[in-house]
Amino acid sequence: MKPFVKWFGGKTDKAEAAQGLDSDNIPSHVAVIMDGNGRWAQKRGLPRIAGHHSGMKNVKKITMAANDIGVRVLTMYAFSTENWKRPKEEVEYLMKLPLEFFPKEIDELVANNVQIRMTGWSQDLPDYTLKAVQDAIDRTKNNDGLILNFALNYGSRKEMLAGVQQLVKDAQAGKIRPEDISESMFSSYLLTDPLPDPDLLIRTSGELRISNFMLWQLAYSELWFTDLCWPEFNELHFYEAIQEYQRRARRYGGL
Ligand code: V07
Repeated sequence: MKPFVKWFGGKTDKAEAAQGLDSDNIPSHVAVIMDGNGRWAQKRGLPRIAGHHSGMKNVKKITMAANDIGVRVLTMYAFSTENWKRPKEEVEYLMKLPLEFFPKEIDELVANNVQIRMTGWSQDLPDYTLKAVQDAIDRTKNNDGLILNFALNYGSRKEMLAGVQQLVKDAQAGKIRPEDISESMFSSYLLTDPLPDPDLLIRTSGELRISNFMLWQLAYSELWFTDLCWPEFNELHFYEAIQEYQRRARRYGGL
């Protein structure tokens, strides 16, 4: 963890926590279910959208914390295929967050060599949302640092069904033989292709569920839950989760 001494002067809590990590065992891909934004706001007598706004600011903070320790991919679950059922005003507000995020954060993300990607059904997003996300993807596509992957309008069962449908079409067209379908081939039909599977899933706000998120990809991932709401979750909590990840022996069902 030597570089952190240089970056933070070896003085801050954050630097100390980062230095407590084993730099040879940093998870390549960390996925986060950023839950509890509305709850965080309601606890403070604020409207739910104030929680989403606060949650958006936290995305940048945790992205930088992940980048600092050498995480390669950070997937942030920002909007699920089920979230359209929320009140119309809340959905409209959420769909404007990418427009607000980028003008504010893009320069720092570019300066830190972050590459933006998106996983989900982009065609169902409002045009202005899609344009903001696409601009960010285009502006960062030549960066080769941390991949900040937003799961937007994403749901895992739908993803797997779409993959199976395409797989069957390709088989019927004679492009693949059923007996050649392997785990890695199936993975290549999913929206997350070519990203590696998450090594660690973090979920905030106390719910102990996967909620239709990366069901195939999380097969061997370590799961880490906290009661903290997403806007309260900071770099130190993030490094705590990574430390716990490093303590657990990962055996993939073997010995
Ligand atoms: C959203 C803030 C984070 C907490 C979870 C829900 C609300 C950042 C983005 C975003 C997405 C794509 C992109 C740039 C920024 C975002 C939505 C909700 C829909 F290219 N935060 N955030 N998008 N929340």
